[in-house]
Amino acid sequence: MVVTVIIIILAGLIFVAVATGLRTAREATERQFVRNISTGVEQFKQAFKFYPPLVDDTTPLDTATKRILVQGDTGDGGLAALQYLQNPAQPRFSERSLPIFLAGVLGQEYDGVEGSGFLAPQPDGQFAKSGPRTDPFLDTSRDAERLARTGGDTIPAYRDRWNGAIRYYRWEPTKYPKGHPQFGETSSGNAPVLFGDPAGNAKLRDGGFAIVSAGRNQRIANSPPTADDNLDNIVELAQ
Ligand SMILES: [Ca+2]
Ligand SMILES: [Ca+2]
Repeated sequence: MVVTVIIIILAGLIFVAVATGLRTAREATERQFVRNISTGVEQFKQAFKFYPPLVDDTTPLDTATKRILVQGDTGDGGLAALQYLQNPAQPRFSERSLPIFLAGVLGQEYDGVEGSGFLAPQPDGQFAKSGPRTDPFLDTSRDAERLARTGGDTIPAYRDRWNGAIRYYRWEPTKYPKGHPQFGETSSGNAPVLFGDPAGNAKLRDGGFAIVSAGRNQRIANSPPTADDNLDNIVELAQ
């Protein structure tokens, strides 16, 4: 009897240890994937001298003119798009940008290359009509569920292991206005709130992007990182 009880207790302890170990390993794999996407964004910046723009996830494409639609669209030479990235009231993330700009998932009529790959991207979110071809910055060819559509999606998203779309956040620092005691310095106030207080974090003040998996609970709240929904988020800030 005593032996049976001990065996049951031991079995329970082993089960918990194995389950915890598996969860830790899965989260490490996930963190690595999020980091790989972040590295892809840095490689894009090195190659083209700007970060991939934020695509409008609701209406990503103008199918009549074959244009890619960027948040705060750029009919005015980019000022509205910049103001969008400086405005804390905007959500400032996209789930479709990186499949378009890191993998080139769009067809030839949009990015110049049928299937994966693309011609030179431009800061306004369009692609060159000719010139050298770029291959995807991130190879997901052996892992098809990592870059996949769900439901009625026209454009796939990078997906975490819980099948959630991984978000690409972008923001632009602003300067303190004339008359402010810190005039000329970078304002610390406008990184998205879910990344925490920029005051003590140079990456938040000066960096301009983050890659985010919603984690196991598949929720991201527009609240500080200590909010319940955000505790399990997997976040990679710009280097
Ligand atoms: Ca393509
Ligand atoms: Ca979460």
